[in-house]
Amino acid sequence: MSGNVSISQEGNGKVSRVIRMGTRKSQLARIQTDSVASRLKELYPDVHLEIVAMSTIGDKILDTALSKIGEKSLFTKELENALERNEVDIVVHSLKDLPTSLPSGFTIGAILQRENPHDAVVLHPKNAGLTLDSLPEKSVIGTSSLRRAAQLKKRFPQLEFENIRGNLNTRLKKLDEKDDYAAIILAAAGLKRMGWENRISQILSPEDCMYAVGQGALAVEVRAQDRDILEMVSVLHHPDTVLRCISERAFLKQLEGGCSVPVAVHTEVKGSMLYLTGAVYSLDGADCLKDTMQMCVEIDNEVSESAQECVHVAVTANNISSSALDAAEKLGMDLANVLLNKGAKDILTTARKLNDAR
Ligand code: DPM
Repeated sequence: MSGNVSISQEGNGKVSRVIRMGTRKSQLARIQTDSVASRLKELYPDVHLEIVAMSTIGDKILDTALSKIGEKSLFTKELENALERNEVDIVVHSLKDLPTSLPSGFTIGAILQRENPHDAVVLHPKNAGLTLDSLPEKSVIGTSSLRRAAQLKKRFPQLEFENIRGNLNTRLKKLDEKDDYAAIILAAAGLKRMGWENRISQILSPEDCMYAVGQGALAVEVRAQDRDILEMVSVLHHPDTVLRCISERAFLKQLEGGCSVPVAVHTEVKGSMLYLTGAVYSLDGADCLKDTMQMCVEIDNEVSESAQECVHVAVTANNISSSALDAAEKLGMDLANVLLNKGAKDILTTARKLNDAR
């Protein structure tokens, strides 16, 4: 065992390892961390897990749109500092909040099986039974996601869109207790994890709204050099999800997009084929570039023999065929290049400028 690992001496003389998991203090973050903790507990009954909760700058600035605070590192920096100082060994995130490049020294050691990746409509109780199609004209829909707003403005021009911020609890409260919003749009996965599936009135199909890169998947961030922990968490990898998310992240990275650009994706694994649909939008959704490509990603058990560690868009998955991972990454880059050749850069640059000026 490596030197930076704490050991706890149990009463029975058995020595076992203590793994500390860092988490944000929000209820969703706690639930997500607990779910990974219980998976680890099942797999490694002798390991002691400790949960260390901290609040991040992103949690404190709740009145500013996410797309305006800009960098996702607001939510991850303090947790990464704690990882770096060996105060924690594992941090669980929503994959969609993790940038496509991590600061050096960190890697995503596991991506768990994806929940429903689609977005969902949550209605104000007074609108029960309605849909985005049947809501009265000029109904206000709450979302601070440029991606959701762009797609939905185009598809539902009779509706209006306004920012809403705060963690999931705050947003549902704002929806239910005020009369500001007719409905809000949230990821189905987050609602499900919070136990609020019953509030979902409509799941948005890819024709209405494609999802964000990595949406619905949990990621485990670790120190890149911590072999023990990397090996331990690698069994949590869900191969289909890993391949889908690597292609999505490679697409976003090649476009040089961050969390605050209107970029959306849709992926599927069918047999040995991985399908990726990706799109970029202007803020009002009027301009859109969208295409689909596929690649063969044979998911066999041929694990890379080389000691050379392979990292794909910040993900380390030594227990998954490296040729499949390479193919998934190439698919994302190829699709991005197709859109870049059609002018994606201009659309994204304009969207970024307009958003910064708002
Ligand atoms: C990112 C976005 C949002 C979160 C932007 C986007 C939504 C922001 C908003 C990158 N992160 O999706 O276009 O609605 O104002 C976030 C949520 C989850 C992870 C909540 C949500 C839970 C679902 C998951 C916030 N990050 O999207 O409803 O694990 O994928």
